[in-house]
Amino acid sequence: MQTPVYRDATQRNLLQSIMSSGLETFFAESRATVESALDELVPAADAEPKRLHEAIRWSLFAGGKRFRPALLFAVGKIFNAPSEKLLRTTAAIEMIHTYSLIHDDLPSMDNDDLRRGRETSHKKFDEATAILAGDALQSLAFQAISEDENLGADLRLRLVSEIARAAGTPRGMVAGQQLDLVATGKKIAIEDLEKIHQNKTGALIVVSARAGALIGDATNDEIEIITNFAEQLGLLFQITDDLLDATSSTETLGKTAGKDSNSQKSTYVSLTGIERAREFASHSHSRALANLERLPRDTSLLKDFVVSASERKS
Ligand code: GRG
Repeated sequence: MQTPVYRDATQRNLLQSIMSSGLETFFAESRATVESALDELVPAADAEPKRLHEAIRWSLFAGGKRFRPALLFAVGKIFNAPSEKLLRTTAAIEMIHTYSLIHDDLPSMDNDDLRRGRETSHKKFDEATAILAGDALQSLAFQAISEDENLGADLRLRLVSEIARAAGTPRGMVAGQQLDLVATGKKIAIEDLEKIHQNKTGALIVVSARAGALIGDATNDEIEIITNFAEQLGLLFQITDDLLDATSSTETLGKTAGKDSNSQKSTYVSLTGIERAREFASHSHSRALANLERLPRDTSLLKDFVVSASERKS
């Protein structure tokens, strides 16, 4: 039997207020709502195997921005999707994102000690547990959607398929991570960097937006506009990440600042310099907004998303 992912009136009210608020409140409430769903969908810390579940919760509840769930909720809102239909998919995407961060920090990848303001999983626990925590989060994500009784079978299948593609390969997050590893220490063309970012970071952001549109029963034309919008938003998010790595502090970021240049990563900043990277960000910002102009719906919340992706500090 499916565990209900909102238990009481408080949770239901939270979901309703998400559907009628300004961006800051929207983010805060969306975060509270998805965290409540995550808490229900992930095994308790005292359930066996305890070490694994503690590790999953250590990374999942470490204070991430919950940008992708908020984007999914916001797009769903535009298409009048009932909030309970969006909930498990937002949680699933956050689980996949968290798995990717745990694995990205491993000694065999970025070898980082700090994530979301606390010790990385392999530092706090051990490498094997961190690998398993990431693996389990990925399985739990697909379980959450495939067992979501608020969605019809066809829609569940479509979401599972789209999210699997976005998280995997040949055009998805895992592919992007591999391309990124291969490009490290090399001077690559800006088009190749864009391809890395589209896969590594963009694909999950794009599928978050598309999932909101799919659950909201958007038309194919509307889904295409949302996809084009989210592609630019994803690029903007990543270029801003490159700029923050070069210009912000470890304390503000909650992860190691200056990591990209220290590990000879190809980034917009390393390939083009800070000023040019800002121009690329501004270009994506404008193109994201231009796409929204093509959608004859109230897109003011999504416009605020574009501004917040440009101006984020962490
Ligand atoms: C290991 C399969 C695998 C993939 C890793 C996402 C990723 C791919 C690596 C993370 C490396 C990185 C710093 C990418 C830049 C953009 C990005 C995804 C930042 C982290 O996402 P945020 O800012 O993080 O949404 P929070 O902690 O707020 O959720």
